[in-house]
Amino acid sequence: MGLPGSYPSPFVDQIFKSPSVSSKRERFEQAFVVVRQQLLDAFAAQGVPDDAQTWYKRNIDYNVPGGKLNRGLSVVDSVEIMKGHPLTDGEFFQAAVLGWAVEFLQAFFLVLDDLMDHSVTRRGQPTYYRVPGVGTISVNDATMLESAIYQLLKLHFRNETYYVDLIELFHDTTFQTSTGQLLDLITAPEDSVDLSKISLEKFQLIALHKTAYYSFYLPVALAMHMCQIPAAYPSPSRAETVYPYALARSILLPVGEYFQVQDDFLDFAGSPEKIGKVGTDIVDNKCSWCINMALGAASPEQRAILDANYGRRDPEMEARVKTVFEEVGLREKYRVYEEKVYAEIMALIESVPEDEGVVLKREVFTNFVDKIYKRQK
Ligand code: DMA
Ligand code: MG
Ligand code: MG
Ligand code: MG
Repeated sequence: MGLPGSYPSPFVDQIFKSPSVSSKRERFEQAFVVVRQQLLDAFAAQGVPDDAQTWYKRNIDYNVPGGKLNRGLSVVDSVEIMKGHPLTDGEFFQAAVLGWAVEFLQAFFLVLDDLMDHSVTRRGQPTYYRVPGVGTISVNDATMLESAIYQLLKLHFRNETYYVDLIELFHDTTFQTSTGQLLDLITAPEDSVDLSKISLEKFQLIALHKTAYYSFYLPVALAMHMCQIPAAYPSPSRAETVYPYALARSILLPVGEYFQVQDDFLDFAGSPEKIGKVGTDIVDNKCSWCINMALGAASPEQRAILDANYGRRDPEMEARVKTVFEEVGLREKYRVYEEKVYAEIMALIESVPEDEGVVLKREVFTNFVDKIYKRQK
């Protein structure tokens, strides 16, 4: 593949010295232009015909860049916080490559998720499988997005001591997420609705696997590897060993569960204009936070309505379920939940020892949580 992986490269200088590119988000988006071109050049170099190149380019452009970029930007933010100084252009670009690799992973999962969830819109546009001529080719397109992760890692990190750690982390995270998708799907069979199978424990297990690892632990762990934080080291102030990755997980996995509660609540209560997607959890028979809360608060009459109408592909039945959600006060329950979980997470973050020369600063976590607290999309 095209460019050398040593930094700073002339290409990076050319991108970042442009006076029009100033904010972190803009610089991050400029890095996308570079990595996208590298992927397209490598594809062309395989000798594939123009129509395949056009298809691959549309796949990337349709599915990768249009999201909130919370996950990708968090890699850059975390590297900057842990290094403790403004990043050089080379450092910024390398962190941005990892950030975009997370965004490619997300795109890979979303393309498949929308097909499996029968979702109609995503990021304010038709879901990719619904684009005329795409259909089930989207399954193959998803695998190409996944492969792009490893092409980018090879191109930009092949010579780093932590190259294998990055690859292993992406592989492990992919398996955890796929496990979550499996749990999510088999807990929600399309042809047999049985609300007695739904529980908060199941919701938590699904959320942990399908969302928390890839959305929260992965970006921070990538940044930690780039900052060469070891797996374990002796605490300078206590007679114990510090395991910084486990410490990061102990905070970020609960944040991921909180994020999935938000996602489930917005699936019910969010406006499609704001969240860019039309909710499908009710008709899909999903073990969402909302149905768990409603089941816990429903009267026998409301329970009967849920039993008769949940998980059916019918707008009127979906509306009846939503009415019960309103009647049991789901909005207020969510408001109370969000205040409580935010306070709990802040307390967890404050328990991180900061007196040990640990590079894992609390700000890595608060920065990430601030990105999602009270989010509307
Ligand atoms: C999506 O869960 C999880 C992954 C791994 C993409 P979801 O179906 O609730 O997401 P969305 O609401 O965005 O379709
Ligand atoms: Mg979905
Ligand atoms: Mg899903
Ligand atoms: Mg959802």
